[in-house]
Amino acid sequence: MGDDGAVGRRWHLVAPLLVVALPACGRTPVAWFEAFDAPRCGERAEDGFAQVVVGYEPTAGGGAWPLRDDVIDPEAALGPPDHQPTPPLGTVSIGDGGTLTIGFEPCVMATSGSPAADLVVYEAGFDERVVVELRPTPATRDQLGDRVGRDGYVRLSTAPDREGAIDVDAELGGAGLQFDAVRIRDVAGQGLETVNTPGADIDALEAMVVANE
Ligand SMILES: [Ca+2]
Ligand SMILES: [Ca+2]
Repeated sequence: MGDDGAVGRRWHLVAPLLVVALPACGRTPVAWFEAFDAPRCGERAEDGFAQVVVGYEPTAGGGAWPLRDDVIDPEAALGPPDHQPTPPLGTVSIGDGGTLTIGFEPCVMATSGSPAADLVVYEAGFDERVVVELRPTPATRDQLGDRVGRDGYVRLSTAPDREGAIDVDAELGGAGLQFDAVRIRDVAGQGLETVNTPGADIDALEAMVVANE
């Protein structure tokens, strides 16, 4: 009880100093309050699904690329799964050996530190093998050291299971690792040969835990 009074007195001393100090820091009060207005990641169910396209390179592996106009929009992999068997399919075909990179901006995915899945890749149609690469935030990059490739991504040796789920921390260790983007790379030369939609057909990507960076 007595401590509360002390905190209150201290706050009265500090508050006028903040009013003077904030403009001096070069941040306007508006910017300061906007920081408090930032989205609180993980509050809404849709926060866990990829929100932005970082890259789409269906020809990255030099193999066949999609010929259908309606399966080459990488935004089809954003948001919750919405695949349906007739057009619009709601999926993007990533090409034989091709890549799709999507992110969670403004949120980041975080590992749970438990044996639960951390990431789910929603693939439609016939199962095709993919390799998953994660882009760590600066703090996590320092933590992972040599595991991070020259391109800034960590390549997982764990493949998604039959449900598309990956337990990321089972491979990388530690809870609270943070990643802001995921690259899905089709394994070239496998899977059913589908002339119009080569490579994995990605519907959505879900992080089970998202956080503010
Ligand atoms: Ca986990
Ligand atoms: Ca979709």
